[in-house]
Amino acid sequence: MKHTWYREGVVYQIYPRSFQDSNGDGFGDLPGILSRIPHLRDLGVSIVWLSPVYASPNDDNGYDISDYRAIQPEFGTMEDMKALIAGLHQAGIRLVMDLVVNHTSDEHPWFQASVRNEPRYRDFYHWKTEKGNWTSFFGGEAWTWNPERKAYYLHLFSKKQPDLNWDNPEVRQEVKDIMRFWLDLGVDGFRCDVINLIAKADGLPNGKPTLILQGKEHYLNHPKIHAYLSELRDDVLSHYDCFTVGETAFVSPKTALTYISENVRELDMLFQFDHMAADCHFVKWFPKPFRPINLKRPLTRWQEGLQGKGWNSLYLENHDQPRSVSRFGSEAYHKESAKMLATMIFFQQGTPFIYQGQEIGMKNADFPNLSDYQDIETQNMYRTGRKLLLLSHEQMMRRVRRASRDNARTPMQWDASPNAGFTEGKPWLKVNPNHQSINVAADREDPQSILAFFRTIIALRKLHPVIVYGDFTDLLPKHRRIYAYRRILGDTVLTVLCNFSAKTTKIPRFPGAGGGQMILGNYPLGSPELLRPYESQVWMNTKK
Ligand code: TEU
Ligand code: CA
Repeated sequence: MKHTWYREGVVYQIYPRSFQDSNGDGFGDLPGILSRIPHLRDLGVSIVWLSPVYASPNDDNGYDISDYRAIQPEFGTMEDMKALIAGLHQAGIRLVMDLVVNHTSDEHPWFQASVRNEPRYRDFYHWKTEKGNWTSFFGGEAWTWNPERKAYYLHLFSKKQPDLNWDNPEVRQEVKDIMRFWLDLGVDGFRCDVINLIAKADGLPNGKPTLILQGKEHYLNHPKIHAYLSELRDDVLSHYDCFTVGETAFVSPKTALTYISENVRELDMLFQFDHMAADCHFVKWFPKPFRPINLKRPLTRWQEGLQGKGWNSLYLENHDQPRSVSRFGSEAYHKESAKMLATMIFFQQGTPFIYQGQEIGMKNADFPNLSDYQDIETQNMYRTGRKLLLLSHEQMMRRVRRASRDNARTPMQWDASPNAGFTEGKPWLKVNPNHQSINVAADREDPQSILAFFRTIIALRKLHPVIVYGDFTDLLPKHRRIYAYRRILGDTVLTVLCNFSAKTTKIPRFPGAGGGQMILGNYPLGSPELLRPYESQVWMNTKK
């Protein structure tokens, strides 16, 4: 693969609302992020992805934008934004913004003009006089009646997130202008929100009856999308030194290559979700017990599927997913399993994405009361589950505690003080009580901490190109507890061994096993014979 900064880099995702408050109002903000650049520099990350900070009525915490060129006052001002870009760049860190253009807020002036039927804006959104049968990602119907325009409009997410009509060239022109605005301000790329949903089938036909996302066959990876994305690439992206990562649920490696292969490059990489179904049926609101094989299998499939043809993104967490150590790790082996999971994912081929708090092993919020959760998806899914699936309050609360997006949105745990060092005021969402032991300050004191381990992984990645560019082979695809894989670049061989269980497990013999030097492990003195509970080892070897 061609060598580029975004392939070699490590990305850190910031959810601004929950990262650092600077003025005591209980909401994280841009000056707060600026003040935490030393943390990012110490960790060694080279790119920040910032979740939306644009003007928004906050129906979906900023993923409903009412002005793409303004900063939400809670987060600060445009001057704060410029200072953050400069501060990050000075620290050698690039900045990637969230680009949310499948939909706007219903309070965006375009939507309001469309409601009034103003000629330029009439077709900016999807309108129908008869109600369609598509359902929303957040539960419930995707078509809502607007009494003023006397028509139904499409919203794949909340009612307050109407979908833009990408068939309209003026919409695409507006999006390109927004992209240029931010690139000219100095940002280094975009994380493109739900980008594989933007193209909808002509006439918006009704969908086949189904429980999950009725209508999806009419918009998921619709063929028209390639024309739209190559237009953005040719007219905007190709003129800047930047990169894009598309958020694309429901893609296979084969479909992925239609977006990211070297000769297409509509996007530089994408987020796939197959491994996020390791503990659920399809979507996390239908839970099933976690089995390591269900995490290994999709990850290996993606490694093999893109090998030599496209570039993977590597992640276990983001602001929509419960905490990985709570899902795939262990309470009893908190530290060991957090480190093992980091080893498992970040030694694969691709660009690593760390979500704030993952570097100290933050756990799920697991709040007991529905009223503790603010997330719109959580609240809608609770209602949908009670009404449509006829589940009891207790049954639904079990799902909420496990699946809610607020599990990942509790304030960043900086220290052991009452609000975890996040705010002097009242935090917008409760701080996890475990911040007394799980926090950045404690980890900084401890050379064996999860934080120190992340720092080491990032440093190793800078030292050994095999971690970035090496070829991948799964060594034990059928093993139920151990994930073992190999990376090879030139004559350097890396062997990664991860135990996903609390049982000490003998390492089976595989061709060319063992030997070399252990460059990383989450226990002192690893043995090449066996793996202790949640143990991980990385061995480096030279081919003879
Ligand atoms: O998420 C898209 C998406 O597919 C999610 O709605 C996902 O199904 C859900 O969060 C799983 O819990 C993106 C953003 O990451 C998310 O925060 C936004 O709410 C959504 O788009 C709408 O913009
Ligand atoms: Ca604030």
